[in-house]
Amino acid sequence: MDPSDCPTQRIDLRSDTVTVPTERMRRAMYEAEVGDDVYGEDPTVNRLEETAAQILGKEAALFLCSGTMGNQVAVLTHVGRGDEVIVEQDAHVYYYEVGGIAGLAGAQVRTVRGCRGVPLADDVASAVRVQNVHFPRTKLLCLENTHNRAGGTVMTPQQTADLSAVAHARGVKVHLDGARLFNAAVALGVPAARLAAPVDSVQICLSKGLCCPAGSILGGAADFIAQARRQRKAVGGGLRQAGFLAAPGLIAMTEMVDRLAEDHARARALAGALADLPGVTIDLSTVQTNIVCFEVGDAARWVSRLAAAGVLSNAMGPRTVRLVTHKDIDDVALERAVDALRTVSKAAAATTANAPAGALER
Ligand code: TLP
Repeated sequence: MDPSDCPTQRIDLRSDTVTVPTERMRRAMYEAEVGDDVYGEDPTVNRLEETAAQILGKEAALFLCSGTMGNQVAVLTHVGRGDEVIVEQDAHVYYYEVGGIAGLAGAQVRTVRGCRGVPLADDVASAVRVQNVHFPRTKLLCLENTHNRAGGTVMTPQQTADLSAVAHARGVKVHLDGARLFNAAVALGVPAARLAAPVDSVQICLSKGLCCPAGSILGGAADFIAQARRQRKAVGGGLRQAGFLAAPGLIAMTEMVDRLAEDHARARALAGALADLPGVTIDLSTVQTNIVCFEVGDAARWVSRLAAAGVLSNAMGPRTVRLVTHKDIDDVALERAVDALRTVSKAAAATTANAPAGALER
């Protein structure tokens, strides 16, 4: 889809989940060799899982329907009922996964604050419970790279290693939500395996910036993945001829990673334009990958005005708007998005100027 083909085409910056598969992916789906994956007989899924394990530097990997399923199956495999999971307070696994840690695993969450999505090692250390008959057992620390709600910020290999070391020294396992791990890898110029090396399990999404129509990967030790395969079945994620999805997934991991740098450059351009607009506050240092978060007076109103101007966005809070660049946003679409942002900024400034005192304080 090229938004420049049609002047009225909407520019969809809500998420990189809206990307559609490439021609090569569509052909690979058509031609995929398939079998029943619940019997372990889908050759394309087997190839995807072997390739993913290699790329992530883990013994084994498992193909799942979605990032949410990958994270929740990881939690289900690591923890038991009544155990405690430490998460950064805005982590996707806690914030956006329908209470799955409680509802599916029967575990409870202990949150720690993060700086750009990265918790402090000392805070993690103090959040781990000591042995006491009153306390739950701390079983898992969940990290996120890149961090969605922090604005697509990256966690370095050193930060990942330090936090994992704190957890491991206390007998706590570490799961990494790497829905956008390849964005972090490209931004930092390091292999994804290096970012995943310190953790016990890692989830990556194939269906975001990498354009696969669906699917995620969970990587870890062979015995962990064997247990996770059982949990995937329990939540209804045992698919049959899943090779039709694994085929584009292979292309996603092997051919679509390097181009993420283009999305990052466009996100920086978008952020630079936003920084000049009245009524917009943006911390440019958070724009490290393909997500741009900025503050305005009324996020919901900005989102609806942007939509009226042909640009789709998401409100992440009462004052925060999120834009996400991806493969289907080219330079022409970017320019149109910037024009729309300028228009909305002017309209918002006019509204604020005319509003009676206190009208925006709801
Ligand atoms: N994030 C989506 C929404 O759920 C908010 C988005 O548009 O960004 N981990 C992270 C860090 C994610 O950002 C997401 C999706 C997931 C997990 C879940 O992936 P899916 O949507 O495949 O279940």
